[in-house]
Amino acid sequence: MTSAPGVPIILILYPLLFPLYKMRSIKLCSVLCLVFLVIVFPACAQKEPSAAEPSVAAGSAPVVTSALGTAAIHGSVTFEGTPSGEAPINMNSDPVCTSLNKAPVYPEDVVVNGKHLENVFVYVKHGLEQYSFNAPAEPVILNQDGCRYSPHVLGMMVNQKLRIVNSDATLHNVHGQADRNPSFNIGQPLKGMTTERSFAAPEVMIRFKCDVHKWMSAYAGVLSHPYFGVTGSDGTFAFENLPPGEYVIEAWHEKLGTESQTVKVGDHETKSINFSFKEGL
Ligand SMILES: [Cu+2]
Repeated sequence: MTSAPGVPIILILYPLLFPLYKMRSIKLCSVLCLVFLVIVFPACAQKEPSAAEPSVAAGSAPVVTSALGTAAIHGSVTFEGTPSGEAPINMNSDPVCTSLNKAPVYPEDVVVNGKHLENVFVYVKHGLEQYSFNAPAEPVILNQDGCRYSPHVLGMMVNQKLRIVNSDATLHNVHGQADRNPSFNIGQPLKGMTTERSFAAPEVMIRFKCDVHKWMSAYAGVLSHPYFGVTGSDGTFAFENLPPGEYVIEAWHEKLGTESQTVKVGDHETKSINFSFKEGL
């Protein structure tokens, strides 16, 4: 709240009302001052932009919390060839984990549904440098459930909270391995425990692993903007409300590497692109 513009006016008002005080009208003087503070002062105070409004500070990029434009980039990620079959995960080292998984559980490093490749982190790598964005207030959840991380790949914004949850009645430790942010290693021995972390620098990707259960791993892409996504079973992604411009779009996969494409898109225009990965890239 900005109060500076109102203070000098109060100092002026008091001398004007001083004669009333001299006339022993202390109550009237107080009432007039109260009316001034309630009605006049808010109008004098400088308006502060609401959280939903873009604002521009001198010498800085605009802070944008809502849609920027009308351009869009849609796409899909496919896998060429036949993925090599993987054996189910052996969880025998922890009876709690085996009891939580009656059916076989498979690794999530290469998940292909038809030709669609899942767990690919797709994001705008370049093209938004002139903008800055506020992080959402809602945390992103990384759950340890059935001795797996859920989700396996996630995206979040710089300074957004990551809430790490243990939903299992066994000890997990969360070992965050980062390069541009501080790494950490925390233990969560009890079901229901939560820990929150946030990251101040963009980083693609931060790896999480559990040192107790060596099959557990997850990845988080941390960006300074909200234009990112993780492919699901249909392998698709979509970036809406982009400003017109030229963008480098990168697709990251934990085992198959990265691919990128440059896309130019205008107002009210939607461009479609496709990424194709194959084993051994
Ligand atoms: Cu674990």
